[in-house]
Amino acid sequence: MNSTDPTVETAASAHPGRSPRGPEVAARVGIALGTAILVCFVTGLLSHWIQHPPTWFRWPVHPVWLYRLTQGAHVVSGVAAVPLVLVKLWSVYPRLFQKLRPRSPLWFAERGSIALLVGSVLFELSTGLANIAQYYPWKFFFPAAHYAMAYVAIGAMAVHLAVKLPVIREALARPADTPPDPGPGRVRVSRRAVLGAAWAGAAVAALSVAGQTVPFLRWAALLAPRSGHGPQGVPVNRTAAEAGVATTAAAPGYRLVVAAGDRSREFTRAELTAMPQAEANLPIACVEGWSAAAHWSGVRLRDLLDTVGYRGGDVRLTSLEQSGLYRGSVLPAPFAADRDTLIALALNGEPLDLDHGYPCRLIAPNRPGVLQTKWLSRIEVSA
Ligand SMILES: Nc1nc2c(c(=O)[nH]1)N[C@H]1C(S)=C(S)[C@@H](COP(=O)(O)O)O[C@H]1N2
Ligand SMILES: [Mo]
Repeated sequence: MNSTDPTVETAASAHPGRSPRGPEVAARVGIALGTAILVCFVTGLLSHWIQHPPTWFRWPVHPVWLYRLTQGAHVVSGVAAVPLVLVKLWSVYPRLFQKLRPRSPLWFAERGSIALLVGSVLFELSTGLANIAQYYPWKFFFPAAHYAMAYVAIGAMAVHLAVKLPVIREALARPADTPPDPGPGRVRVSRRAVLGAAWAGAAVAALSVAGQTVPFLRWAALLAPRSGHGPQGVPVNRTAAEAGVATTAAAPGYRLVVAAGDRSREFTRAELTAMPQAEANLPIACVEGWSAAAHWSGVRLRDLLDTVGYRGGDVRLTSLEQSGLYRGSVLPAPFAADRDTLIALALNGEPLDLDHGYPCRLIAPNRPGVLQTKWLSRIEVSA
């Protein structure tokens, strides 16, 4: 090490106990950041499994609000992590680029895991934020990349924690409020102030997105692109015009096909409306983190399936939409049998708006918004 190198000879390394930068702040912010990342990882994994279920995975039908809670936590913890990452990087900044000679396998593990950790966490947070804003300035498929990189981030975090454990324990044992020595020409900032700024930043960031999923925080939803506006008081993710179904959905020749095995039936919207109607209070909970409570009425899916002799099994729902990633979904058997699972014809007391899925759409309990297929054309029991 060259001791006259100005990037190394900072207040942090010259007076390790007295700079606002250093392990005292890094370890404390690190605990909050690590917790946020863990919550984000677990809730993200759940959301992925619900959408691409491994054979062993079972997601419950009830409580109806569970996905709303886990996905809200996913987005809130991810957004709260942004200021924490910035403060954490600031607190270790001079050391991050220290030119040290490779010393041992542990040195490689430490440096390598930090590079992977910083890179993957910044990737996850920036792609996640862009997705909330429905902004896709990249060429890769967001869900796949975001999912794969999550394992890199959590793995690198585990290695980082293991390698740094002695440093972390030591730093946490030292008080955070030692008055710092500003050094020549430096501004005096206390560690307490830095930590306070980190907590305040995380709280403000969390509030700014929590408002799109927690009703009484709606006033604070600065970062929320869809915080409650839309026809019938519910935001719209993709309009009928965007999906290219505005004409077919409103056409007089519209029929819903319901099929099981070799039996199938067709229903006009009027025939659906003439069937016994059921009601349910179920939220729309988008993977992007916004959600809204709503009152639905329509035909119970199980009543509709009974007309073709349903004997159980997963159910495939297909939209009038010709292309588009979310034109179809599969509903696991326990959801299909639930009394709250509706083929909705009305929302909040009015006939379903075209943008909410007219003539009819699926609404099932505890299910990501992306799987609540709109503008249904076909319902069939999977073979
Ligand atoms: N056919 C079809 N259904 C769809 C979608 C879509 O793009 N196409 N988007 C889904 C998504 S991502 C969400 S969050 C919900 C939103 O329902 P809403 O627009 O009625 O609020 O619809 C879902 N149903
Ligand atoms: Mo969504």
